[in-house]
Amino acid sequence: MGDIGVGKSSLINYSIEDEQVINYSGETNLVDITFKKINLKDNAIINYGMWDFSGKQDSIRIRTELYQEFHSIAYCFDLSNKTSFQNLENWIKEVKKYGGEKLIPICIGMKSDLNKVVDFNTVQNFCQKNKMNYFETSIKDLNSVKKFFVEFGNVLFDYIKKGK
Ligand SMILES: Nc1nc2c(ncn2[C@@H]2O[C@H](COP(=O)(O)OP(=O)(O)O)[C@@H](O)[C@H]2O)c(=O)[nH]1
Ligand SMILES: [Mg+2]
Repeated sequence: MGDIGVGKSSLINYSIEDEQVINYSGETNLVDITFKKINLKDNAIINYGMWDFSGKQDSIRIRTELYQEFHSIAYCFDLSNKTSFQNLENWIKEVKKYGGEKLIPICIGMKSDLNKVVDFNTVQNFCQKNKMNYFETSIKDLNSVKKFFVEFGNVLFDYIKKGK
């Protein structure tokens, strides 16, 4: 979830191409689904099924029907765009309203290569309040993307081990 242009599709598309930096600038359909396998700790493998929603209002109906099916939800903002961070409150409200509060929430600060205008402490407080793990990514930095997919996988893996 997150405003249009924060970099959601780029992160997912980058992961398809794996080692390459790809220059993604397409419009997202109502929803695009992508799979990606990643090796985690303890010889575990996670097979991500990623649902990339267009930020447009007309995808609300599909999103809300699908919330029941997901394990986790990523709230995404652009570190160089304050409004995109402030709007996360609205995305959270929408998810709650339609029954997605059981999903494991994470928060991703995107475009970490750009000039960051969102205050780190504010982000930390926000994540603490909403019980979200926080990640930063940039599609200009392969390591940040790899690190994200492994660490996020480990977070999910721990939840599953605990029986959530
Ligand atoms: N500098 C920089 N630009 C990015 C990054 N990720 C995405 N972009 C650019 O931001 C624009 C919007 O990206 P997109 O993935 O379509 O956003 P979405 O609407 O959230 O899916 C595109 O022009 C991307 O090339 C990043 O990590 N760093
Ligand atoms: Mg998109």
